[in-house]
Amino acid sequence: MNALDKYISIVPSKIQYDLQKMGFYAFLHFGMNTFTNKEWDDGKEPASTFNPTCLNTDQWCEAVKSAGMKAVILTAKHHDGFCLWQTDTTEYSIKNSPYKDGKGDIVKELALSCKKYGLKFGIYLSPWDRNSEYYGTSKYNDFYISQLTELLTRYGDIFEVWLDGACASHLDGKPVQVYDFGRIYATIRQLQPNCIIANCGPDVRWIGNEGGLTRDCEWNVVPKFQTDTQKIMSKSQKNEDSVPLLSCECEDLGSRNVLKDFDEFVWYPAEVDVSIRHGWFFHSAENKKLRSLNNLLNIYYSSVGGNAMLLLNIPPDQRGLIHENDVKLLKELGERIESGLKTRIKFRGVRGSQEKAEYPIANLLKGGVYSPVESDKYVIDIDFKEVSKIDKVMICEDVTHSQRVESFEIFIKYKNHNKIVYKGTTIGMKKIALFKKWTYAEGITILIRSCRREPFIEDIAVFEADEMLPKQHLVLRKIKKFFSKRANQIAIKKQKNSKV
Ligand code: FUL
Repeated sequence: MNALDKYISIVPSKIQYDLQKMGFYAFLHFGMNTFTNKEWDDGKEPASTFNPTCLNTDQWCEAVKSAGMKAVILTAKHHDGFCLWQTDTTEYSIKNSPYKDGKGDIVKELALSCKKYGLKFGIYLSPWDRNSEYYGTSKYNDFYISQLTELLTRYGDIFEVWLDGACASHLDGKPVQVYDFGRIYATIRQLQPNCIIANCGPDVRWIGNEGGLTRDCEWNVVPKFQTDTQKIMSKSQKNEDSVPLLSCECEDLGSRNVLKDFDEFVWYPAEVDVSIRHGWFFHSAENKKLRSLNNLLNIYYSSVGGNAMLLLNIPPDQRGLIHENDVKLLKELGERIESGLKTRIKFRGVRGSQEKAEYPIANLLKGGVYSPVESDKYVIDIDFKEVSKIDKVMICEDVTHSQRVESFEIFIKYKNHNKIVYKGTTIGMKKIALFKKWTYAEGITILIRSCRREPFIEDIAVFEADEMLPKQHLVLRKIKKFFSKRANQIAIKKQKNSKV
């Protein structure tokens, strides 16, 4: 099979597709750390320290919904090992805390609230456990599977299990536990066949940072990763030999230039996990240091609008409530996302969509901006019903035909001129192309310059300008610094050597 045909034969599973469509959901970090004011408690704090006084999971769901998120993932157990549900596996749990006289079950309470508010429910279950006596022994894997089984059988549908690769067992003088990821995956598939296995799992790839940065060019079709080690290897035991062939740090995971050296490919969309505050858990000292609304909007547009999913963390406080500052910010975020994407400009006509361009490309070139393009480029030409003030264009590929577009440009048409306003690379599930500033237009032309065979465009929307939109380029500058060309070079070198 020709290489291009091989790449476009890779498509999402049903659960990956549904998750990508959903796009935006919440992480809730709540547990012993909330009460010890730490990020990584050592698992030695007595269970009695855990004491939320007016916990209300309905309030959590209301805050989550107000931002437009569609699901939540709760830290059922973080690295300290403290369990938020009535587990039979350990005494280190809510049953030995003052909360509801030891009768409470926060996993259950939240699962019920999610149902009530129409949110999907997921769990985070840290493989690293600083409390368990079994940690570092072969018994630990059985212990972990029992915990997972309880969570997957007692609380209804679980849409995602988040496995965390973080591990610093040397801090406790313990060996690194070898997790049985094969068994973990099999248990999840068996007990909840529609559940996504994220982070150190086969369905969703960690974006590679916790700062909300997405690559400018996010690919879903990537060479087969060592999924289970993606985070552990690249962050915790860093040396060149242990870096998997391609890691989440790489700047480029799916261009033709990268794919050509590999033989096996998978559909592996990226999830961006980032906290609304500096920490993952609540710290009162951060009550006034939340991310700004503009920063969150930037993150939203570059992740959900950049072919990735956004998992935004909100940490409930010691009362067991989402703090009023976070509640306010989430509401504002929801309103701004909605208003920015509310008014779709009405089209008078769309021509050329998904056809070869035998087409008035000359129109496009009137301004002399470009030399003529070859005839196998694809052009989609849109006329608006009336002159409109616009600032962004959303383009969605029908990814059931894989991800195909490699580069595109957007031109606006105004008073017999065509002016380029956006140069983009990948599209994928959803690309929201933000212009540097708003502009008047009578229509737009989208020129697909490079594509893996023909494009399958599912939706195009042009939005009325939102003058409050933050400046996208601020984020992009940071992204360039973060993802690593060097990680790419090492990976390609290793791959080539492995073939010799
Ligand atoms: C990391 C953990 O160490 C943090 O505490 C947090 O849970 C984050 C989402 O993942 O690996």
